[in-house]
Amino acid sequence: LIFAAVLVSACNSPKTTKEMKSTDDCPEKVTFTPEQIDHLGITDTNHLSAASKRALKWPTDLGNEWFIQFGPLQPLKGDLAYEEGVVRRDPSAIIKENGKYYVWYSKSTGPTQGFGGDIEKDKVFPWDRCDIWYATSEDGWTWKEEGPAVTRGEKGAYDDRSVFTVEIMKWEDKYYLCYQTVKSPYNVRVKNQVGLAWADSPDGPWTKSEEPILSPADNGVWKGEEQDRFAVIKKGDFDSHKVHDPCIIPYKGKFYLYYKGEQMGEAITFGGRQIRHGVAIADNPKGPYVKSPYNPISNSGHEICVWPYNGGIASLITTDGPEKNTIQWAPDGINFEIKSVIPGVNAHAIGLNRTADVEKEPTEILRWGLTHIYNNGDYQSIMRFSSERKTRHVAKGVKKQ
Ligand code: AAL
Repeated sequence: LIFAAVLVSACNSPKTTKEMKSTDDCPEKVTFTPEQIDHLGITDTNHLSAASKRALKWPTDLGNEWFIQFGPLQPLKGDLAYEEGVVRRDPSAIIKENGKYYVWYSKSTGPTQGFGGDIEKDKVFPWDRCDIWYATSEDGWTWKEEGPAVTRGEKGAYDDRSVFTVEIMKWEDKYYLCYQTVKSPYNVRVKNQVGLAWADSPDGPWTKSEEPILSPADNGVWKGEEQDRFAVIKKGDFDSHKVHDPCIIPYKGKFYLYYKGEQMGEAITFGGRQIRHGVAIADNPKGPYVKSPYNPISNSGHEICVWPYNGGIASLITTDGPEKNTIQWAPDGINFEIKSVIPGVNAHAIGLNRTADVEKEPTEILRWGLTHIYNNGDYQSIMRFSSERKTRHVAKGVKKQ
């Protein structure tokens, strides 16, 4: 059958008077092939439910190649095993240098007091009062903590309160760490920025950028003086409060800095928290990074988890928003479409394995990597995740084909 010849419209197909009444009207033209009707198991094309009309818009060339499930998280050994009294969280991607895997992460010590007390003295979040540390491993399971890589700035600097949630990029034999920064006092309205450090070796020494490389949009307006992040006169852009979870990908001769935005006056919507993603693009790794006019590029997600695939950029969208628990792909790094909707993701703040053969299949990079768990409200530790493709749902004892 030739595709064009079998296109049918639900409105144009013959209907009885009774059917016309029950379908009411047909404001939009729906086209489909007999193969689609069979695949979707639609009973009667004269009576398309809203769900069937949506299903008929799904891409017909999309199979299960992006569909995966995550396995149970597993603890690490050596220095990155859980340690009471210590926060290790938000691991960077893993790279392999000098025959070893390297990872960078946020590290702090002691319990979290929150925002109720003296914020000049207290620790307001587990990621407050952090420095960036790194560790190495032969096998990705047993890790040796090597020491601090990037520490907080002098009092008065833009990064004097905390440096955390780091990502690594290697480009032309140089290493770049991008990370979140907060300047004291860390109150609930404090703006969060992004800093950068570079080195000739993964072991440092690291040189920090004098100024942040990314800042929140400045077009939101707080209402009143009280420390209330929900009280606004104007919310401003999706990233008017915080720019978070930076990750730089060399792409098409430029540097794409993907990040999470938090908006002043954040609301809970039908999809949960208003968390969005944006991208800022530079000609050089050190910037300047210019925010894309297409931002936001995702209306869902939380920590950034992006990788190159087939000439485009793939993105795992977790936790927040109506498109949470999806994997998306953009042929141009900007216009993302859903490629799979996966079971609830247990691996948050993923550190991807950048040594993976990313072109082998769309989700090859997610076979294993690092993540973190909340051992309790005060302390977090880095864990290992794994995932596998799922192409059949079979009962126990039935041979998978
Ligand atoms: C994470 C990330 C950022 C936030 C905090 C630590 O999930 O989105 O890193 O600042 O929580």
